[in-house]
Amino acid sequence: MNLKKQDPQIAKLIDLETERQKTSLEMIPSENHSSPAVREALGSVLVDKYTEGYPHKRYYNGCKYYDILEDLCIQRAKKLFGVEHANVQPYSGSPANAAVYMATCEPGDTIMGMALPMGGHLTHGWKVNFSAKFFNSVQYGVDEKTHLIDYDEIKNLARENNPKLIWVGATAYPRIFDWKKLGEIADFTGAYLAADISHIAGLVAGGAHPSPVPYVHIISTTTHKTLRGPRGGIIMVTKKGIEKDSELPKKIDRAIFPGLQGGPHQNAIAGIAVCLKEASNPAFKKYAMQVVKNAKVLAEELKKYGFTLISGGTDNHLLLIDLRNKNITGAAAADLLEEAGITINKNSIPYDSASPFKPSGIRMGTPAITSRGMKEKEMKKISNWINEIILNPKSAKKIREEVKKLCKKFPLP
Ligand code: DSN
Repeated sequence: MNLKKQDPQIAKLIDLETERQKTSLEMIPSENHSSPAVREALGSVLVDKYTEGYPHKRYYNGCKYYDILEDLCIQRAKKLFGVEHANVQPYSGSPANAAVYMATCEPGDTIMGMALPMGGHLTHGWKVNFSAKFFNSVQYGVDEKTHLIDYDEIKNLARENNPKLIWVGATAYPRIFDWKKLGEIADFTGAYLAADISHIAGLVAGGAHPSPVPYVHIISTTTHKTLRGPRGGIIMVTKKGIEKDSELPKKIDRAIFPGLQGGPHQNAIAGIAVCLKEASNPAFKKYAMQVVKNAKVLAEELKKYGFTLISGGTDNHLLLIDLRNKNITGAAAADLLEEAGITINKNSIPYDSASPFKPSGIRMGTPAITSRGMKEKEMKKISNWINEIILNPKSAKKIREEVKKLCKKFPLP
């Protein structure tokens, strides 16, 4: 009510976006629909306060409730993921990863990560990012034929280059990570092993993807993807991490504050605490399993329509599709699908010869539509629409109406 009176322009934009979300299928795999409880925490008075420092060691007065809140959030993260240490202050994934570098490396050290066009993340050492500018980045990819991570390649590169830090994690890898193998590689070379589970944190929490905890030293994650919280980040240190370096928790905390950030966003920390509580409910396990089931059905159906799936399918929440046999670019396909109210994103595929602005692929996922309660039956319908739209762009308008009808049956959380 206040916003409408005070700033109708902004209120109107929020209304429009609410309507867009209500009537569209959000299928960008890094997105989700947070709960009203998460959003309530995010929009609370907690947004007003500076709390630089850590619980019980603050640089500002008036922090007594924030100490309890941040402690609670930390405890929930530790319990949910089974780790020894958690820092819940990172503003998001990139600052979290920057802190991991700061805690484990000196500028100029060698690091390893999966190349962005192969499905990795910018902060894992991609050339335009700070992680390649300040560190000597060695990048690995996926096998050209199978599109699977080639663990031998990682092993060989690690032996040759002796990295200080190895990243594992991806933004467009539809398969499960073999944490054990990766742990063995890191142990052999003496590198810190960091799992960036941003995309799959909710699947790990819900038991739908193996946990990296026994095998890696550090885990970083965003909190707004499959974990379904507010935008934010967490860095965790495992028992194995502390065994390798007992100072690691302190180094991580110092890297976040005062190394990289100032005052933490306590409204976000409250939202993260709420989402961690939600993720520890049995219902979340079901959700995580359904996300994967839905993605698998979507993959199988699209394959029946002649779509080429990178790696041949999916084990997680996302699909990466090579559109070269469909005679359409990823950008054109994403725009067409948006006309019908199906929001996905254009994406490079491994070994793509096309530009990142007009890549050969699209990426889609099921976290948000599963949060609305959609299941296998709806996935079949959606894959049928996707096929129809790509075959006959003119059908987008008609399908838009059908998408609206489906969305009406599955309200936003
Ligand atoms: N932007 C995220 C994604 O879409 O995967 C990665 O940070």
